[in-house]
Amino acid sequence: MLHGCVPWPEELAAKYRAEGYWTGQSLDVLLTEGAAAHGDRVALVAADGARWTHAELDAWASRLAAGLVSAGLRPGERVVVQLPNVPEFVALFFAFLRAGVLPVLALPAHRESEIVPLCELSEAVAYVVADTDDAGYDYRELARTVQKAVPSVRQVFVVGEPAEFQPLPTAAPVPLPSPDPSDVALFLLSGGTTGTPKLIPRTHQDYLYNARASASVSGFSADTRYLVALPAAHNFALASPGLLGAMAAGGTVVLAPDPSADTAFELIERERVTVAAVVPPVALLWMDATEFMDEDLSSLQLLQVGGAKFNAEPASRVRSTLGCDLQQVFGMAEGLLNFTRLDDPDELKITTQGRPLCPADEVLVVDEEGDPVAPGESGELLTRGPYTLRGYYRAEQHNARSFTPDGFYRSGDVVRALPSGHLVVEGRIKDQINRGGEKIPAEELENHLLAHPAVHDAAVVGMPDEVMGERTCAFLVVRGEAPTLREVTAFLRERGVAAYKLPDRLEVLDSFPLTKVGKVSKAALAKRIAG
Ligand code: AMP
Ligand code: DBH
Repeated sequence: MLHGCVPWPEELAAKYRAEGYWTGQSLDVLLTEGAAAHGDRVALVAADGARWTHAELDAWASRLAAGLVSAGLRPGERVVVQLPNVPEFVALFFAFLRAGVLPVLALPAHRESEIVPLCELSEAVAYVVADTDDAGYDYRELARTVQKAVPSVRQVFVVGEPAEFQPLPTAAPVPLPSPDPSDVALFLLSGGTTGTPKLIPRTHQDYLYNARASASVSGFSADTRYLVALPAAHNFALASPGLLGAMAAGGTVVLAPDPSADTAFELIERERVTVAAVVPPVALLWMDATEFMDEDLSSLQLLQVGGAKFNAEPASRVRSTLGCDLQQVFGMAEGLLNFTRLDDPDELKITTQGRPLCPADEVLVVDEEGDPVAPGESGELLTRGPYTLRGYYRAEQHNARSFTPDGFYRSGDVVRALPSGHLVVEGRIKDQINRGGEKIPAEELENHLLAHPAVHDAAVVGMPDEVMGERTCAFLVVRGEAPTLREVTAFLRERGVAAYKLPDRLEVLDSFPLTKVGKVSKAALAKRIAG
């Protein structure tokens, strides 16, 4: 296994193989098997209506894989990929698998302060971007900054106008060796809690199980037409079941450039979309939009909602507004996925965040001492299983805190388990804000704020919000004159912080409330801002 990754202990690995969760195949079979079984069915539809069959996508991926090899990329090398929901993302994803090159999947919203540390940590040899986004942001400018800052980044590939960089490389397909299924296939990003990014290694066989089993539990079939409304690089839209699950089932993937009701409803109507996955604020937006938009959404059978808590009240309105079934998904890029089942009673679909995907998922709910709570009580969710990581990449110290000695991942989520095994997410103990599904590590934002000359101390907490679930409040203790929110956000943008991480509100205090041991009491600050 790649140096810097933590393998599963052999005893568990043998169990996961014996029980059939790990099949010894590489993730790429999702495309090769599809191409062999139903090559002429449509696999991929772009927003502009361009479409590729499974066979065409397979051929495209082979040409790109050969191109990557001829561009000098070697198996095991890492490449940071930051693309919007364009067809190139899908073809390139499989090309990386074939070439054995490991994509590190960044989100389009990330900026210098995220991408530079990612390239450093992964020692990326290349960086893939689009030319610009719809708002005119130029990723090539970001690429220039990244290349200057990180010498390991030898090459930049651009989808669109390459400027001084290279277009995506293609070449006549060449035979390539199959990867070891127990090896890392890709890296996902964690929402994180600390000041530095954390990379999640996902192996071929664990991610293959992840996509196939999710597809099965969500009822995906060859008739599934899945709308990618969230960023394709996010674990939810990628493999829970996401675009990989749709491909695994022989279905069709439809790419939406953004999750707005305008864009999504038009695509749902045009492509007769059957299933979409969204975060709660988008679900609220879509439900409201049905009142004044008149696209035909009758093809939509299932709306998956996850990434942040979807409250029971809006959850109970999905069927009456959008005319489809609701599936709650409580997942994490680290692994464990929970789904409400399609045949669950409405009560469970509306009031719970689902139950674990796999019979071999081990879930513990523990108190502050790490002891299991009484059944039905709430506590921290710990988990291990055949598709849950055993350690972040090159993060030994952090791993010692994030995992128990038995290899359980400490999720930082506070849950309550029902007798049926369904989990209700009740809160969080990790130092993170969940802003409508987008995760903001408090410490990271605090470090940026502390760099401001007028900031003496900073503490970032979530404040309740009807639509987003939470928004971000930055408490500051200042030197001299207090900066305004505008000044602070301009300062953070200048440092290359992604827009979703910018604080929504600023509160200046003379000093921070402290806990009994003298730490800043975020609980007291959160209470203060909740009013
Ligand atoms: P990440 O580690 O960045 O992949 O984010 C995963 C985290 O998102 C989980 O640990 C939860 O804190 C949160 N999350 C995901 N889905 C849900 C959900 N359905 N309800 C509540 N929180 C969720
Ligand atoms: O929030 C998440 O990270 C998430 C939510 C739903 C996720 O990774 C997933 C499903 O796979």
